[in-house]
Amino acid sequence: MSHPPCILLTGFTPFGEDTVNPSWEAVRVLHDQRIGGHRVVSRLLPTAFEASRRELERAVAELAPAILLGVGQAGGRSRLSIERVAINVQDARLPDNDGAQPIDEPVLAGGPAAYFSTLPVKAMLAALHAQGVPAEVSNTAGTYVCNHLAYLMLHHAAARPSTRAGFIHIPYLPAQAARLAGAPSMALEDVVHGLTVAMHAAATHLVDEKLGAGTLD
Ligand code: PCA
Repeated sequence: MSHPPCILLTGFTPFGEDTVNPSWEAVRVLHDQRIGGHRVVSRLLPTAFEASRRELERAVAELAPAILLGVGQAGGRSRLSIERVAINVQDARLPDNDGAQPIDEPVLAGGPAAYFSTLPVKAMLAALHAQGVPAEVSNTAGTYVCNHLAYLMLHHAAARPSTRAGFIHIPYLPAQAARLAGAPSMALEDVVHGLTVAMHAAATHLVDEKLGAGTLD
Protein backbone atom coordinates (compact mmCIF):
# COMPACT_ATOMS: atom_id res chain seq x y z
CA MET A 1 0.00 0.00 0.00
CA SER A 2 1.41 3.42 -0.90
CA HIS A 3 1.72 5.99 1.87
CA PRO A 4 -0.58 9.00 1.86
CA PRO A 5 1.19 12.28 1.15
CA CYS A 6 2.46 14.03 4.26
CA ILE A 7 1.69 17.41 5.77
CA LEU A 8 4.65 18.54 7.86
CA LEU A 9 3.02 20.66 10.59
CA THR A 10 5.45 22.53 12.83
CA GLY A 11 5.09 24.41 16.12
CA PHE A 12 7.64 26.35 18.18
CA THR A 13 9.06 26.17 21.69
CA PRO A 14 8.18 28.99 24.17
CA PHE A 15 10.25 32.17 23.87
CA GLY A 16 10.65 35.53 25.59
CA GLU A 17 8.58 35.82 28.77
CA ASP A 18 6.29 32.93 27.93
CA THR A 19 6.51 29.42 29.37
CA VAL A 20 4.14 27.91 26.82
CA ASN A 21 3.84 28.32 23.06
CA PRO A 22 0.28 27.75 21.80
CA SER A 23 1.63 26.77 18.39
CA TRP A 24 3.15 23.56 19.73
CA GLU A 25 0.21 22.93 22.09
CA ALA A 26 -2.13 22.95 19.07
CA VAL A 27 0.17 21.26 16.56
CA ARG A 28 1.00 18.34 18.85
CA VAL A 29 -2.70 17.43 19.12
CA LEU A 30 -2.89 16.98 15.35
CA HIS A 31 0.00 14.53 14.98
CA ASP A 32 -0.92 11.46 12.90
CA GLN A 33 -4.36 12.80 11.90
CA ARG A 34 -5.63 12.07 8.40
CA ILE A 35 -6.80 15.32 6.78
CA GLY A 36 -7.86 15.75 3.15
CA GLY A 37 -6.11 12.53 2.09
CA HIS A 38 -2.88 13.51 3.82
CA ARG A 39 -1.18 12.28 6.96
CA VAL A 40 -0.17 14.99 9.42
CA VAL A 41 3.28 14.74 10.99
CA SER A 42 3.78 17.26 13.79
CA ARG A 43 7.23 18.48 14.74
CA LEU A 44 8.46 20.86 17.43
CA LEU A 45 11.03 23.42 16.29
CA PRO A 46 13.24 25.52 18.57
CA THR A 47 12.58 29.26 18.56
CA ALA A 48 16.08 29.88 17.29
CA PHE A 49 17.18 30.94 13.83
CA GLU A 50 19.90 28.41 13.08
CA ALA A 51 18.53 25.49 15.07
CA SER A 52 15.08 25.78 13.46
CA ARG A 53 16.72 25.76 10.02
CA ARG A 54 18.61 22.57 10.87
CA GLU A 55 15.52 20.85 12.30
CA LEU A 56 13.47 21.84 9.27
CA GLU A 57 16.10 20.42 6.91
CA ARG A 58 16.16 17.18 8.89
CA ALA A 59 12.37 16.85 8.86
CA VAL A 60 11.95 17.50 5.12
CA ALA A 61 14.77 15.06 4.28
CA GLU A 62 13.06 12.39 6.37
CA LEU A 63 9.44 13.00 5.39
CA ALA A 64 9.46 14.55 1.88
CA PRO A 65 6.22 16.37 2.76
CA ALA A 66 3.76 17.44 0.06
CA ILE A 67 2.67 20.37 2.25
CA LEU A 68 4.73 22.30 4.79
CA LEU A 69 2.69 24.34 7.26
CA GLY A 70 4.47 26.31 9.93
CA VAL A 71 2.53 27.60 12.94
CA GLY A 72 3.73 30.23 15.41
CA GLN A 73 2.50 32.46 18.23
CA ALA A 74 1.73 36.07 17.41
CA GLY A 75 0.83 37.62 20.77
CA GLY A 76 -1.54 40.55 20.24
CA ARG A 77 -3.27 39.15 17.17
CA SER A 78 -6.91 38.23 17.68
CA ARG A 79 -7.51 35.76 14.83
CA LEU A 80 -5.81 32.94 12.98
CA SER A 81 -3.50 34.86 10.66
CA ILE A 82 -2.87 33.13 7.35
CA GLU A 83 0.40 34.59 6.15
CA ARG A 84 0.53 35.63 2.50
CA VAL A 85 4.24 36.43 2.29
CA ALA A 86 7.64 35.79 3.89
CA ILE A 87 10.49 38.27 3.39
CA ASN A 88 14.24 37.75 3.12
CA VAL A 89 15.21 39.59 6.27
CA GLN A 90 15.94 38.85 9.91
CA ASP A 91 15.54 41.77 12.30
CA ALA A 92 15.19 40.29 15.78
CA ARG A 93 13.61 42.51 18.44
CA LEU A 94 14.76 40.06 21.13
CA PRO A 95 17.47 37.37 21.19
CA ASP A 96 16.31 33.94 20.08
CA ASN A 97 16.44 30.96 22.46
CA ASP A 98 20.12 30.41 21.56
CA GLY A 99 21.01 34.07 22.17
CA ALA A 100 21.28 35.06 18.50
CA GLN A 101 19.90 38.47 17.53
CA PRO A 102 20.49 39.09 13.81
CA ILE A 103 19.73 42.64 12.68
CA ASP A 104 18.98 43.32 9.02
CA GLU A 105 20.55 40.10 7.79
CA PRO A 106 19.04 38.05 4.98
CA VAL A 107 17.45 34.69 5.71
CA LEU A 108 19.25 33.45 2.60
CA ALA A 109 22.00 35.55 1.06
CA GLY A 110 21.19 36.04 -2.62
CA GLY A 111 17.63 34.72 -2.25
CA PRO A 112 14.60 36.56 -3.62
CA ALA A 113 13.31 39.51 -1.57
CA ALA A 114 10.16 37.58 -0.71
CA TYR A 115 8.19 34.44 -1.36
CA PHE A 116 4.41 34.30 -1.53
CA SER A 117 2.62 31.45 0.22
CA THR A 118 1.87 28.64 -2.19
CA LEU A 119 -1.06 27.46 -0.09
CA PRO A 120 -4.53 28.73 -1.13
CA VAL A 121 -4.78 31.50 1.47
CA LYS A 122 -8.21 32.73 0.34
CA ALA A 123 -9.72 29.25 0.19
CA MET A 124 -8.36 28.63 3.68
CA LEU A 125 -9.82 31.93 4.89
CA ALA A 126 -13.22 31.15 3.37
CA ALA A 127 -13.25 27.67 4.91
CA LEU A 128 -12.38 29.08 8.33
CA HIS A 129 -15.07 31.75 8.14
CA ALA A 130 -17.60 29.15 6.98
CA GLN A 131 -16.82 27.19 10.15
CA GLY A 132 -17.09 30.27 12.34
CA VAL A 133 -13.37 30.46 13.13
CA PRO A 134 -12.00 34.03 13.39
CA ALA A 135 -9.34 34.32 10.68
CA GLU A 136 -7.60 36.85 8.47
CA VAL A 137 -5.04 37.04 5.70
CA SER A 138 -1.90 38.74 7.01
CA ASN A 139 0.64 40.51 4.85
CA THR A 140 3.51 40.28 7.31
CA ALA A 141 4.88 37.38 9.30
CA GLY A 142 7.19 39.80 11.12
CA THR A 143 11.00 39.68 10.95
CA TYR A 144 11.76 37.11 13.65
CA VAL A 145 12.03 33.31 13.68
CA CYS A 146 8.56 32.67 12.23
CA ASN A 147 9.18 34.76 9.12
CA HIS A 148 12.58 33.06 8.80
CA LEU A 149 10.99 29.61 8.95
CA ALA A 150 8.21 30.59 6.54
CA TYR A 151 10.81 31.89 4.08
CA LEU A 152 12.85 28.67 4.34
CA MET A 153 9.75 26.51 3.86
CA LEU A 154 8.77 28.50 0.79
CA HIS A 155 12.32 28.37 -0.55
CA HIS A 156 12.24 24.58 -0.20
CA ALA A 157 8.87 24.37 -1.95
CA ALA A 158 9.91 26.75 -4.73
CA ALA A 159 12.38 24.17 -6.02
CA ARG A 160 9.81 21.35 -5.94
CA PRO A 161 6.73 21.79 -8.15
CA SER A 162 4.61 19.26 -6.25
CA THR A 163 5.42 20.74 -2.83
CA ARG A 164 3.49 23.64 -1.30
CA ALA A 165 4.14 25.66 1.83
CA GLY A 166 2.64 28.31 4.07
CA PHE A 167 2.48 29.71 7.57
CA ILE A 168 -0.23 30.56 10.12
CA HIS A 169 0.23 32.80 13.15
CA ILE A 170 -2.07 32.19 16.11
CA PRO A 171 -3.12 34.30 19.12
CA TYR A 172 -2.17 33.81 22.76
CA LEU A 173 -3.97 31.16 24.77
CA PRO A 174 -6.39 32.59 27.38
CA ALA A 175 -3.97 31.72 30.21
CA GLN A 176 -1.22 33.76 28.52
CA ALA A 177 -3.50 36.72 27.83
CA ALA A 178 -4.84 36.71 31.40
CA ARG A 179 -1.75 38.54 32.70
CA LEU A 180 -1.83 41.16 29.90
CA ALA A 181 -4.78 43.55 30.19
CA GLY A 182 -6.63 43.81 26.90
CA ALA A 183 -4.66 41.12 25.07
CA PRO A 184 -6.76 38.96 22.73
CA SER A 185 -6.67 35.17 22.97
CA MET A 186 -8.14 32.03 21.44
CA ALA A 187 -8.99 28.77 23.18
CA LEU A 188 -6.76 25.82 22.30
CA GLU A 189 -9.65 23.73 20.96
CA ASP A 190 -10.63 26.56 18.59
CA VAL A 191 -7.04 26.82 17.32
CA VAL A 192 -6.88 23.04 16.79
CA HIS A 193 -10.21 23.11 14.96
CA GLY A 194 -9.05 26.06 12.87
CA LEU A 195 -5.78 24.39 11.89
CA THR A 196 -7.72 21.27 10.90
CA VAL A 197 -10.07 23.31 8.70
CA ALA A 198 -7.16 25.25 7.17
CA MET A 199 -5.19 22.09 6.38
CA HIS A 200 -8.25 20.47 4.82
CA ALA A 201 -8.78 23.50 2.59
CA ALA A 202 -5.09 23.54 1.66
CA ALA A 203 -5.07 19.83 0.85
CA THR A 204 -8.21 19.99 -1.29
CA HIS A 205 -7.62 23.27 -3.21
CA LEU A 206 -4.73 23.18 -5.65
CA VAL A 207 -5.93 26.49 -7.09
CA ASP A 208 -6.87 29.39 -4.83
CA GLU A 209 -10.21 31.20 -4.83
CA LYS A 210 -10.49 34.84 -5.82
CA LEU A 211 -11.88 36.60 -2.76
CA GLY A 212 -11.17 40.09 -1.50
CA ALA A 213 -9.39 40.21 1.86
CA GLY A 214 -7.12 43.22 1.41
CA THR A 215 -6.36 46.02 3.84
CA LEU A 216 -5.59 49.72 3.55
CA ASP A 217 -3.25 49.85 6.53
N1 PCA B 1 6.50 33.13 17.26
C1 PCA B 1 7.70 33.88 16.92
C2 PCA B 1 8.79 32.86 16.84
C3 PCA B 1 8.25 31.62 17.45
C4 PCA B 1 6.81 31.86 17.60
O1 PCA B 1 5.98 31.02 17.98
C5 PCA B 1 7.54 34.73 15.67
O2 PCA B 1 6.42 35.17 15.38
O3 PCA B 1 8.52 35.00 14.99
